[in-house]
Amino acid sequence: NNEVICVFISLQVGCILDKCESYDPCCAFPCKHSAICTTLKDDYECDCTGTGFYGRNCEYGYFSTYVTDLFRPSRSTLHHYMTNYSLLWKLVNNISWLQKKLMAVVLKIRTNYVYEPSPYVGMDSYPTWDSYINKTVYARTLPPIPQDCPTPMGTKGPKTLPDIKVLRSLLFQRNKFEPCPMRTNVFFAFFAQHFTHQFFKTNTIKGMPFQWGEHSVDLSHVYGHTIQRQHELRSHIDGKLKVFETNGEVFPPLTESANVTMSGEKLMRGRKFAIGHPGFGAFPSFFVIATLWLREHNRVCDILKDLHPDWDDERLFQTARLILTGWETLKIIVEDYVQHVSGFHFQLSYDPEILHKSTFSYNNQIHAEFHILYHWHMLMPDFIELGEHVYPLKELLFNVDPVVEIGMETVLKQLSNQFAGKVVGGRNQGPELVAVVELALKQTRQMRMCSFNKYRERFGMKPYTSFEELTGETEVAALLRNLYYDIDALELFVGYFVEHRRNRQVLGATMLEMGAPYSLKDTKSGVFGNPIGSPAWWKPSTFGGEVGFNIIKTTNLKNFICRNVKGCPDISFKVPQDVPYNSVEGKSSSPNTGIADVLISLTRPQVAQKSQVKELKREEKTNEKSEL
Ligand code: HEM
Ligand SMILES: *[C@@H]1O[C@H](CO)[C@@H](O)[C@H](O)[C@H]1NC(C)=O
Ligand SMILES: *[C@@H]1O[C@H](CO)[C@@H](O)[C@H](O)[C@H]1NC(C)=O
Ligand SMILES: *[C@@H]1O[C@H](CO)[C@@H](O)[C@H](O)[C@H]1NC(C)=O
Ligand SMILES: CC(=O)N[C@H]1CO[C@H](CO)[C@@H](O)[C@@H]1O
Repeated sequence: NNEVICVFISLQVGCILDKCESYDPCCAFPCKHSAICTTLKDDYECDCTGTGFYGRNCEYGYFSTYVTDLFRPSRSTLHHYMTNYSLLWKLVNNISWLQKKLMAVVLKIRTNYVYEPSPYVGMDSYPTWDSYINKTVYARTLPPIPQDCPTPMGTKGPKTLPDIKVLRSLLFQRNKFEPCPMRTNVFFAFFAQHFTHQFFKTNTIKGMPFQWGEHSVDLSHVYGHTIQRQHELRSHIDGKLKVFETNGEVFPPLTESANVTMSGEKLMRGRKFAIGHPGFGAFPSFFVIATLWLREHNRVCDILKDLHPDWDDERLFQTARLILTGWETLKIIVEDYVQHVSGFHFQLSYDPEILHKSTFSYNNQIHAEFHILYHWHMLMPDFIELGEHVYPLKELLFNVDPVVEIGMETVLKQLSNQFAGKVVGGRNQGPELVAVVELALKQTRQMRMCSFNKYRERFGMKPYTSFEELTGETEVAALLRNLYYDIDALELFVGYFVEHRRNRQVLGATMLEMGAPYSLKDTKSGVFGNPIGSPAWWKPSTFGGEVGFNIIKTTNLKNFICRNVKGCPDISFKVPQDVPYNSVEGKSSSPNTGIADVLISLTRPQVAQKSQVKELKREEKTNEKSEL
């Protein structure tokens, strides 16, 4: 009988009979079309429910599946239409009902792939009630690769996965800065980092899959993640937040006036600011965007107070928070941010009403695969131009004073005129940040995430058949073949970032086709999955009445910045067309510190490499001396 099983398994995976050991048949992923594989005593079973296919391995399609497929345009066809024919789209964008109809279609296509609530949470390979209610863990889209398989990726690829340090230096490390061909600017990079850290909050003590966020766009990075922190940051007058004023500008309060802990406080140079997210003192990126949201909050409070003189501090605060979350964050994210990333000529819109007639779940979970996807550190250049200086990144670590001294108007203009890096294609992550790659790869492996191709299949894309097809070139493809042998064994994190950039887009096809459903439904949390967009919430009274609703309704990135920054600088997520690429890279020759290493050791006291922190402090001292 054992021999029969052995033959059966060997047939499944094509292993050589005399070397055949018995292992979980699900290791070979015998079920097609992302059907669920369950191990039985001497066998396995595929659950084809909802796939549109049937048969032992869900290999046969129902007639209706083929017919639907016939009429469903492929991803590349859709992409072609959305990013070509700009004149036609201008017309469509101008016809309100048509634009709305199409937006509903876009959402339907995009959100179909992410299930909320996800049956899989953390390291679970099957659904449980305990995990469903456990918010301290990231959800996931595909269950982990079974344990004790012939290879780490199942049955394909090498017996041990490539060394993380080798992957880092061969595939990720930047030699020469490559600007984003879609003219993405550094302001976008700052905005992305600030925005995503409100819901990507890995628990650094317990590690993956634990996290400390609320699985949603909740602006906890502005208001604090605990009620105590929130109250420390509030002035308790007219709903407003505490501020620090200097040079005629408003900034977040100093830690002397808002008693909250900020991580890395001992390393901070210059003034210490108190911000909702405890990690946001680390870099000016957080500080610049935090300043914008703080100013907007207090501005909205003034408007509300004017409309409702009878409202107390609490109601003004709470309503302003909903306005900033519901309208403004979500609207800017869909209409400016996702619009830029998508490269579509079709104008996306944040209009929750279009979903109110359909069955749409407002439940939300952050998926670990989305967390891994969003490691866009390639966006960051090696130097940032602020005022008269070109700062190497390390000089801005825990140093936000330059922003205060130079002033927001100049800073925003400069950030908007500087090119961010190209995200995909590989080998464009600066030496200061490349250490994060190691962390992310460790996390992917610890979560036993399925291969890149499995995820492509799960999100309705054809698996790649060669490394060349994936990268669109031969050099990186050859490296990958040496490391992984088989395209089906390629790790998710690596696949995301070595894939070739799609024509007219910032990202690769897979990152966009997976990122869109995650962000619209799930994480950004669920821009559309946010409770604020649900039928009982989405009405003027939630936002202080019709007048308040309408004032806010017109928000976009441009006017959001205009009304909060002196001089009304014209800022978008792209470098303006008339600004040529002017490389500031290589303008300073001081050695790198590996600031990501410093931060990682800081947030993980249990693995702290104290030497690096000391090194940084020593450098800081010599810098001070040389300035004297
Ligand atoms: C100066 C710029 C940046 C520095 C120094 C930096 C550094 C780091 C470090 C050290 C980590 C690991 C944190 C930990 O778990 O200990 C991390 C995580 C992460 N970074 Fe960045 N990063 C930068 C810019 C960006 C940008 C532009 C993005 C764009 C979206 C980004 C997205 C993320 C995400 C999503 C994580 C995972 C967060 C988590 O697990 O909680 N980072 N970064
Ligand atoms: C949009 O339509 C309005 C009239 O409804 C027209 O004035 C405007 O020029 C149109 N814009 C474009 C870009 O077609
Ligand atoms: C959530 O799950 C983790 C791991 O299974 C467990 O340690 C933790 O106690 C759970 N939390 C709650 C609130 O049940
Ligand atoms: C700040 O808060 C901590 C605890 O959160 C408390 O021990 C300390 O006394 C507070 N300091 C001031 C000045 O209020
Ligand atoms: C006119 C134009 O922009 N055509 C583009 C349409 O899209 C294809 C790829 O899908 C491009 O190759 C064309 O240049």
